[in-house]
Amino acid sequence: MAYKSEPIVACIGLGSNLGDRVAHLRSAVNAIQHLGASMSVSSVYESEPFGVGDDEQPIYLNMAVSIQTKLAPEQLLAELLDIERANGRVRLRRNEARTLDLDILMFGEHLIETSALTVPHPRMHERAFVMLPLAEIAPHMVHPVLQRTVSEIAASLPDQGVRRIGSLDAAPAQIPFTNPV
Ligand code: PH2
Ligand code: MG
Ligand code: MG
Repeated sequence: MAYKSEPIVACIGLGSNLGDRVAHLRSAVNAIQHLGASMSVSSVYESEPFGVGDDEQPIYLNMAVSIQTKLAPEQLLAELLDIERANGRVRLRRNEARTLDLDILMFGEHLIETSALTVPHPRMHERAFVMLPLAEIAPHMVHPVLQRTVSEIAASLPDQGVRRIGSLDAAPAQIPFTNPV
């Protein structure tokens, strides 16, 4: 592995709307912990699938974590894809329901644009299910394209019906697929 001397704070968005969502999130948090140091973990949020058109999909659980890592972004991405696969992720169509989605949201203030990876995540700033959990753990981090802090962006979003349901530690083994509204 090509190590950098200084660790970078990587922010990762987690999502699940298939199978045992809490188990997939727990499995991911445990695995990501091994990719660096000083991990911060947000609460769990629940929301309707956003931007999936007419596709009827189960409700999502989302959260965000940050980790200080010495991995290069491509290495981090490869590790995250492994964790998705270990949690039963299969990819057939874009935006389909999934057991586990792990997205690199930010990598310090680096701008990355390769065929495999665009960082910051190009749609993160429009999505309350990303920005609300991220604002818990990295409120002062600056989005390097928008030049605004995470908390400013989160506060500027319209209500998208994203509900904070509690911490992963306190979550029951499974959260049933019901709409609590
Ligand atoms: N992920 C998507 C598309 N839509 N909606 C919610 N609520 N949560 C997600 O994680 C999500 C989504 C594609 O990655
Ligand atoms: Mg995603
Ligand atoms: Mg993804």
